[in-house]
Amino acid sequence: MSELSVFKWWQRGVVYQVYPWSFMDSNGDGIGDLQGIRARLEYFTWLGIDAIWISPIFPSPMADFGYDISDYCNIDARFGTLADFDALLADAHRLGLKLILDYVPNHTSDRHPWFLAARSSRDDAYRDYYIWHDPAPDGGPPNNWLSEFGGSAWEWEPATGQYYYHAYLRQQPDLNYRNPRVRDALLQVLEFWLERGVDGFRIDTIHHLIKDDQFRDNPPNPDWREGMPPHRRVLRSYTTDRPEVHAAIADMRAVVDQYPDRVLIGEAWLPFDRLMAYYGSDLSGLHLPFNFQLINARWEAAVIAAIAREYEASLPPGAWPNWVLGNHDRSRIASRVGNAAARLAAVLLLTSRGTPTLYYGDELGMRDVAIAPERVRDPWEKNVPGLGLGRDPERTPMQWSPATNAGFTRGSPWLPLADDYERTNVEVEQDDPNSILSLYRALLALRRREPALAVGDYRALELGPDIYAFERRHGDARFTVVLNFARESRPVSTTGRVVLSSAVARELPSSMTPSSPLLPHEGVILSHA
Ligand code: TEU
Ligand code: CA
Repeated sequence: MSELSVFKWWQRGVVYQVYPWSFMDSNGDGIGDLQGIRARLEYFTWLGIDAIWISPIFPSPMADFGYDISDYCNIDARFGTLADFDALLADAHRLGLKLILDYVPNHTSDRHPWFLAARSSRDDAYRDYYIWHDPAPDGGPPNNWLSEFGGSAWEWEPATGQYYYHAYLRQQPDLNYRNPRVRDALLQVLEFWLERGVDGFRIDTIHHLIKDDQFRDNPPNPDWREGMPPHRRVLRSYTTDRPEVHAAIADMRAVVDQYPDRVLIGEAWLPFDRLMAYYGSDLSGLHLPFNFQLINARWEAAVIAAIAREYEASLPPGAWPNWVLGNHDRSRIASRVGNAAARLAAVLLLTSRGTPTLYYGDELGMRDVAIAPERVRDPWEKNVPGLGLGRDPERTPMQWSPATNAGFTRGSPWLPLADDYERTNVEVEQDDPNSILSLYRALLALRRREPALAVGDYRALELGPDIYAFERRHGDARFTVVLNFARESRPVSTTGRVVLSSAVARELPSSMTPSSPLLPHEGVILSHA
């Protein structure tokens, strides 16, 4: 055990993402809230996760569902109060759970007092908190930068005769992080929550934080095609992943490091060759730059094996890996790969080397829910309809029980429930040893019991077509994980004692022999103790 203490909780542990709008509603307004999360804390300990990350809960006009913040140091009334937050944090800590908050330094709401002041006059003391620019000679936007949510990223402000830049909605003006006053104000936000006792932050869209100070046009994207999101028409060369971002992250890390045992996670949608720099020089940056490759990957053994190979090869010395299977911005895993393969994905997520992040409801096999046009809430879908970009389908209420509204609310839910909630829910699945929930729980328990599966060394194995296999080793303990990505059975020539199978109602052979077949979509964990 003692050598395990060299690993931090965020290396050994498993993170669970809570989307607060949809987790649990305590007061019947149809929107999840902090009291609701607090009432469900024992679910996390029962399941066996270590930390919860809660998407933004701060005061917000909710143009982008909390990613448009009007006060960084308070709680939105929809979710509760600071006192509710303190109570939630205290209860979580009592149960041994860590709590991670979302941190959104790239932009504020257009209702934030800083922006209200900044837009009031060119001479206002807050003007330079945001990114303003004179029009192009023809009066149009200063350059070709595009908003991720459609249209130009520049919004005209007639009152002061300049444009302001917004990488997302026009209700989300980008902060000017090059301004030291902005930087200091945002670092104070970290301190505010650290002093309250939070265990870390997930930094929103960190690769956007700094933009080119010469405002150069982005180059056209040669791969853009009709049907792709319109903002992808240009490459984001001058608007994301600028070299100065790393100093900004190091400043954040320095604040976090003044408190023991906190974690800094960052969201940057970048390929591995660019992502690795986010660990910072001498690991002075993010502890965990999110690895989103599984979200985009084609579901094939060779593809996943190649991702793992490339990832392991590109990690800087001492850098800790991590894996993400889903989040509030992307189609759910069960909808991407199907229900059967989602079970295999659970084994993959929880046995790969690195910290797993699990998206709420994926452990139940929740699927994307089709949203009727009149119920669409996501601004991206409203701005750019018809391309399937909307994120409401993966944000629907957590399914707790077969009761009305899946036990999520006694009111009317802000987004519709899935049709299958009477079958797919915590209460029903808890009692079913063959449910995906039982599989997740068994995997989490095994991972906790066997350090090799959490922090052990990793070595890829070649066991044949459609099979991704690897070994995990720690001390004397050695496990082989064998994952069959095929829709058919596959013989696998390996041996070992089977300690877990993802297949439904699988009679566990006590051991595998050379050429034992794996069932379709089956993943097994073999022990070689
Ligand atoms: O997302 C940042 C991001 O990179 C998005 O553009 C993402 O690619 C898109 O949602 C499609 O997947 C973060 C948050 O996760 C997202 O919910 C917010 O809308 C966005 O930042 C703005 O804060
Ligand atoms: Ca509520």
